Amino acid sequence: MIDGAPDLRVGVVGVGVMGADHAERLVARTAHARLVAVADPDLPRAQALVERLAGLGSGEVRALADPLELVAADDVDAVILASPGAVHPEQLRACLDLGRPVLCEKPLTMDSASSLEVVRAERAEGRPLIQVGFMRRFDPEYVRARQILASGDLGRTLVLHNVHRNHSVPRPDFASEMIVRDSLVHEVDVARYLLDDEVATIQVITPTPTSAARPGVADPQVAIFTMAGGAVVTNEVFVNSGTGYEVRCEAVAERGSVIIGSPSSQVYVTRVGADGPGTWGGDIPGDYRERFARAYDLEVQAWVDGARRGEVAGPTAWDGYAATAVSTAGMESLATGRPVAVELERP
Ligand code: ISE
Repeated sequence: MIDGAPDLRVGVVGVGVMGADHAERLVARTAHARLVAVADPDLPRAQALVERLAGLGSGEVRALADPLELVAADDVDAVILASPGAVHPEQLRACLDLGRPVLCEKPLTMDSASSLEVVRAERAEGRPLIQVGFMRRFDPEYVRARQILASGDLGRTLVLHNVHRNHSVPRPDFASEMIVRDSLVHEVDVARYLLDDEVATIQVITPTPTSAARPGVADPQVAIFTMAGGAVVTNEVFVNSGTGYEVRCEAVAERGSVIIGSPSSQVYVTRVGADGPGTWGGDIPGDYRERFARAYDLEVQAWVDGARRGEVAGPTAWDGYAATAVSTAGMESLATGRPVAVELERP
């Protein structure tokens, strides 16, 4: 933290689920940051958010329709991009041109080529400005698991199993490709983060779809990664599971394993007079905002602190590109069912 540096004046682009959540986080739970504006082409939605935030004591926050106007505003020091991935390249370019530190929600962009361009554009600016919103890296369980695996106490990590389930997805356009690009991409980053290695190949397999998915949507999907160093990662992504938000991970090493997200690590409760004898394992969270609330708080605080020091304090543009490169190969595998090699170009 830089002593005496002014609070970071932040603008949030996109007021969907995550943009609204981050805006509220900035107002209610982030130190050394001040939300000054939100922008969304759906202006009434942005205005409604501003009204809600006023109730939380936000002070004056402007609602704008044009994201680029927000990025260019004199009173905006830094930007959170929570807009759809398809518009990230243009908005990231604007942030880079103006030297604005930016926390960009995943995916960095929609394909490998455009993500590589972003990495190159950032390098050309001469200083890191982009942090990518892979919040699992701030979740205390994932952080601890990485420490345990990196310590070498358990020997080499051989296999990683990830489970990622949503109750349902609100967007009607959430097609099979979105499951790879928007949901599985978190597990791509987890594999890179926990194993400290790159994904070499990806194969996406599609079981019989759930009847809860829209016709033609391949849900659930099972993706298998082989890592450059030889480890194998299995991933089940199921976005219409109907059960709630379940994210689990087990790393299997030579001399033991590490489990993340296991409900049984929670407290055992008995309650006189309750309907049943008690609970063991806790409740399944409704969605990612609940499961990863602490991780998001830590992520945004780390970003604010980093921006005030002139640094990026989380997953970088390179991490965003590496993940998108895997999703791009994953899309090809989704179409063919065959393993596809991941191409990573050095910027
Ligand atoms: C969403 O965009 C997220 O990032 C959530 O973390 C993920 O669980 C969900 O499947 C995505 O749609």
